[in-house]
Amino acid sequence: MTNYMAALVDELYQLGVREVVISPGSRSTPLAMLFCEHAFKTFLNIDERSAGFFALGIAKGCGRPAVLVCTSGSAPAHYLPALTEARHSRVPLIVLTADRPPELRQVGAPQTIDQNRLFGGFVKYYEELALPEEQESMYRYVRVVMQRAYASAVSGEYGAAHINIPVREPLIPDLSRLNFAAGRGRDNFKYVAGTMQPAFDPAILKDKQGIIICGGGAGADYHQAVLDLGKRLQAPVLADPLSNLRNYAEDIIIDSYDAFLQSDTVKMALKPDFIFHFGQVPVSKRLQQFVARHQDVLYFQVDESFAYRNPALSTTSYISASPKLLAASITMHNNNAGYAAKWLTLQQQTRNRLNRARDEKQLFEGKLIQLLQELLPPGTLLAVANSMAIRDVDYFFAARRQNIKVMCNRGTNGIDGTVSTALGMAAIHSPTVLLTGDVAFYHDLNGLLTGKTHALNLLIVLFNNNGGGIFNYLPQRAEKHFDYLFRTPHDINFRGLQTLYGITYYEATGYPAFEQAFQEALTLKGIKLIEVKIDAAVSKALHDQYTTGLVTTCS
Ligand SMILES: Cc1ncc(C[n+]2csc(CCOP(=O)(O)OP(=O)(O)O)c2C)c(N)n1
Repeated sequence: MTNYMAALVDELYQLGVREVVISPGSRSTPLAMLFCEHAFKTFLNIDERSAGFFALGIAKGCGRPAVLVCTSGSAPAHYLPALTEARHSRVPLIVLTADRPPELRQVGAPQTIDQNRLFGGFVKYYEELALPEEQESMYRYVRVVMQRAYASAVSGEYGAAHINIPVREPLIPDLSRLNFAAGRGRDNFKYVAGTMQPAFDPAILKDKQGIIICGGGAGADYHQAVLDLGKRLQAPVLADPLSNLRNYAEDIIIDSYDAFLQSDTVKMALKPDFIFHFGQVPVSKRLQQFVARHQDVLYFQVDESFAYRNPALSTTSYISASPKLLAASITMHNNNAGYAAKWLTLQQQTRNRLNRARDEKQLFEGKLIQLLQELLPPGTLLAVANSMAIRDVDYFFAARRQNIKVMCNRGTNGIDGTVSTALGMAAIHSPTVLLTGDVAFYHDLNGLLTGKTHALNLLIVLFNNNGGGIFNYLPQRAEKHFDYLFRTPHDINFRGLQTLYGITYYEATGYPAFEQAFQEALTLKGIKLIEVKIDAAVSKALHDQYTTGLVTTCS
């Protein structure tokens, strides 16, 4: 068994994988021990649910697949939430689940469930390995299975591959006979990704007015090309915070649309002839409503692989092409700036209004995000939780010349795995800062332990409004059982995490204290938590003041 498993482990390294997240268990012993013996960076995480998100954070942060390893039984089932996110936000993962050999299945053996295709459609690829055999052809075989798993994870729409691995006892590898080179070919297998050239005739855009919507997850290599396209077509570029186009200060960028796309008058006055859409569905609900209001426009969705991402169901052309090449290929100019000017005027008025939150005296998420944007060091990875946190970033994190990468689990918009995902990112990127609400934070407190185990550096900013503030903005707020069923106040004393996990804790009771704590925390190692207690009712009133009903007419 030893060198069969060694070949499996080694092949992943040869393919370029570097990070492995391992959860403890007996059946996975050979995998766990051999990953540690190899040159991989391993992360031990007791909780498989957290491990799944931690691996997701690593892979999201660095773009290459991270490996997950766990034992048999209920253990792999805990990966499911992270795999749903990986599926919908296209994150490459390789999931290795140890299993009982065939004779121990369906016979009441302990810690045994049917692991065959356990994750259903949430993984792109599934295969069950043959039982280990110590012979050359089997070393080559197991390497090829890893190649298939790797290539499927990083081809087309990125995603997860699941390999179920039956193992017979004895489970301890014989390290005295270990040979990681077993079955290696002369040349390493390489997966070479191609680039989809656009086959799109831009004549259809002639003299048309339009907008370009940039959601998250479309990469960064097309940023300049899409801004140039916007300028050529006089088409405003609506930059979702996760597109990371807010790292540019260009007039063509619109970043405050959610605060002005409210009234029907404005929606109609801004009716486009065409919409280009890159990346995921934007965070902004009002932008989605705007799109849905205009069913009769040309709607071009651009992506290298096929994934319909338009809840308005109005896509008229799906352009399968590299966003960068597509943007660069449209060279025509539109000389009529009138339509773009309408957007730019609203943008200016609205951004000025939002910026006034900077003078706010009461503790308000909007101003805190404005301060955060100023305090973040260049190169920061800002992980943001669902749901009000990312919405507030959408409002208050304005486009300007900077280098901040904003990330959020918007594949399934879950409040689960927030801490673990951010810690996974922190494992490969520094500095990493997490902005979260209290319910999302509570949901993944277990994740904090990995930060301690691996001495990771993460600064967490917690907006604690004692429950799910988002529900104050939804129709449920006026209904019976609101607090019990939706707002869910919990009265957790997060200060106790100092004792439980040994983190550094601050409570910021005002803006100067927040700035001071933030600056100090940035210089410290380990996990730092800055808690800001927010009054949900005050916050709702301030949101109404700054982000709704801003502009009711436009010419
Ligand atoms: C796993 C999961 N369960 C439930 C939800 C529904 N949900 C969305 S937001 C939310 C409350 C979030 O509260 P908090 O993190 O405190 O942020 P706030 O809304 O107060 O800013 C809930 C329960 C979800 N998105 N994901």
